Amino acid sequence: MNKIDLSGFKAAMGQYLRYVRGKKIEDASQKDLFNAVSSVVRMLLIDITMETEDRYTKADAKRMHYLSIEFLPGRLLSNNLLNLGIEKECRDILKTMNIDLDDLLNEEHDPALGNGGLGRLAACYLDSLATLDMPGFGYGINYDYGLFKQTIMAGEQRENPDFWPNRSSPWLLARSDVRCMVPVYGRIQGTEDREGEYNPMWVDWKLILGRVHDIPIAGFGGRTVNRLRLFSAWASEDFDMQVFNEGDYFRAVEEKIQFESISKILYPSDSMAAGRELRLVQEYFLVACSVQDIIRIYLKDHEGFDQFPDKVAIQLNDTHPALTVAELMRVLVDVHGLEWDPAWKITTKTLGYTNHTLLPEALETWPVSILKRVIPRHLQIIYEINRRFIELVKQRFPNNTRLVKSMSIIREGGEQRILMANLAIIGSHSVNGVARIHSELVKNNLVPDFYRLWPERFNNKTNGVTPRRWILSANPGLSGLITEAIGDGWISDLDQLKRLEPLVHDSVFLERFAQVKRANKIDLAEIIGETTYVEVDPDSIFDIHAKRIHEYKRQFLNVLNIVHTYLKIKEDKQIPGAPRTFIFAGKAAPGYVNAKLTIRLIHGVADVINNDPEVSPWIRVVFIPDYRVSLAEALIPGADVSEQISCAGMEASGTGNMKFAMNGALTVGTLDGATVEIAERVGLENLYIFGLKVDEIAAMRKHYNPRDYIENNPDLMRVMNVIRSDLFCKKDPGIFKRLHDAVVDFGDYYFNMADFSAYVETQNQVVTDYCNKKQWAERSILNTARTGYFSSDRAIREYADDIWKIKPFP
Ligand code: Z16
Repeated sequence: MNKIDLSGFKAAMGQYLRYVRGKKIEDASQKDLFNAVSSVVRMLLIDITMETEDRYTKADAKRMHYLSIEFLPGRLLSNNLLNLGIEKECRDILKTMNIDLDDLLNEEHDPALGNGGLGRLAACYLDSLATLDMPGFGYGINYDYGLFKQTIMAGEQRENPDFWPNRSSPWLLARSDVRCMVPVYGRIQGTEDREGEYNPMWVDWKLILGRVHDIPIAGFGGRTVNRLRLFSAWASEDFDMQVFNEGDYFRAVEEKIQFESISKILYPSDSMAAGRELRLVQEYFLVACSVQDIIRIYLKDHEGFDQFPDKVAIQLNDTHPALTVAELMRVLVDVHGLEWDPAWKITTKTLGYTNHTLLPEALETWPVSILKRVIPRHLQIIYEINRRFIELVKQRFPNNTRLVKSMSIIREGGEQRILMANLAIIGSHSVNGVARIHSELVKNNLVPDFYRLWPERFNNKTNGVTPRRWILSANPGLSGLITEAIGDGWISDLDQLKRLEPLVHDSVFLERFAQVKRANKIDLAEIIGETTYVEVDPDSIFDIHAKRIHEYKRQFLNVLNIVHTYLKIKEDKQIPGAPRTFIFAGKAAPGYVNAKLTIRLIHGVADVINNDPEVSPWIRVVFIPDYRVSLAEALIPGADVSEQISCAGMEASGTGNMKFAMNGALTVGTLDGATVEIAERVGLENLYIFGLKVDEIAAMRKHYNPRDYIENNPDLMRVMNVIRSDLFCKKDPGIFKRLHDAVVDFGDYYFNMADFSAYVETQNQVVTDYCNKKQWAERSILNTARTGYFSSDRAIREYADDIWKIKPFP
């Protein structure tokens, strides 16, 4: 670890407070102090950024650009201090000033520029790139409003705006010297040149300006600081060019407001394509700003585009930035005058595409009519890409109209639509899924014809998470214990956790490991008390289901088991073997009726159970509002049981599953996403796998009748009847009938009924096993010891070697 000189730390804080905030240190609020410490840390980061940049430039390094419509970096002060290796020293300095660092850490606003897994993955990847000293940079949008804040009123989700300090945050560096110009709207004018060749011209477009802010991304060890570059939209200053009268004047101002709304707000759904024009403009805005910036940087040190794919890699995080295919072609051909064929070679060699979902409702398609209005030149280019591609398909597979139809970028039949996944696949040299099972489904179910055409293009990169945030920072108790036992090499080489395995036979270590978990549960119990006003027992099993609320993730199945357990106590007088606390957290997309109803159901069930003196000594149910990165950091270290019970085949990977397992929770899960690989690595005896598998579900789907399962299982029948009754919604009779009917009358698309009995059995086994405290601790340690593979460092090394061809520059 490089040693960073902090002798000027105090003085720099004082100077900041005095000359930036105009305050004496004794008058500073906690927020002022947070800003002061952060701005001093930021100075250190900037020094290292410049040094890093010199290193990359000198080596003429190939750079990777990670384009993502979402980034969820989480709070940065604690992370930066730890990654720079100055946390302890800084804490001590502050102590001499009577300032408690932990109080300051809590002042930081959680930047919520993402919905969940996809954006958080992007943030973990940036952490690993910097830690591995690799030139990898994030490109995203600087939204004014991040994901909504969730509050609960009478058991219902309310959404409140989350304005984050997106101009004034100490972590944002305004780059007023860099500006992007993005043309939009207008029309195509065809002209013929002297040889009579058709020359399309994009005319009458309007200009959006992209303003740039950078967030420095510090790698662990303090050697490398990369950056996350965020764009915000601004109307061009000469937007008022043609004002002839008052009406025009107001129209011009309205237009300005419209343009500036492009980066106003993050779309709050993680599983439903938004389909609104504003969202398309956001995607295009991100792509156009990024491509311009990437080319500008490349041309600083290179001439022509021959070397472009050797110096530049671009990764498309899902299809949201898939317009990069058309934009890169447009810039190469229209702006820099390349011929189509070399431009196409460059484009496909540069781009890689990561798929994150198979859910049909999440796959993006855009009406041709919208593209025609917003980006007419790109539409033309997409048509040309498609025309050439279909030629190729016809050559390879003559007389096969089915193939042409399935692989065309344009879907005919009714309103013509652009299929963004097809565009991304055709324009990239690599297509990857995010867990082994998911990548197999991408090849064999989602786009089998593309796989047949280009098998070499398809690959898997199982997701990973950064151990810096998810162990070192979130779980200091566990980190300290691990470091005492095996040294601190694990922080940047997580496979070293393997060396904990023999310690399962060390009774002192076992005891201390259990103590760490217990201390984390006490902390969590306090948070639960403050946020839900429910008192929970740290000695009960903490069973946590924290993720977005979605039918495919089956929070409903969890509730069914809770209601079943409740009825066993109430009606059958059967007492469980150990007390349990069922903990839920997660946001529902604002327009997702059944997800929001599920939140109400959890609260309704919680109300009845927690207030029943016969039941509440055994089970309690809490819903912690406003799930976000900082809450996850508090929840995960306190979990005994991790719920990963999605309907098999639906969760692309999951990343919470990895974080829980690393922190010693035992998984109750289906064979879905990366849980399959977690099971393989920790061993079947150290988690609880249950339920239908992907191929079983595929085979059953045609004939599946959920009623058969209800009629043949009196326990399930009883549970479903109670859900339909008004026991959990006395004040709003009938509201849960819709959830009941979704499974009974509308086919139970996610197989809750079919998996119910296996889930109940598994949960009962968990309670039995937990009573053997020593054995539970051993299995918990093995979860930590055997999940080193799920470090994002491993994932990034694979991306770097197989797709990006980038190297470390230490
Ligand atoms: C998202 O978070 C994910 C997929 C997607 O298409 C859109 C969003 Cl916003 C998630 C997957 O659901 C999850 O399984 C996966 O672990 C995560 O992306 C990262 O790959």
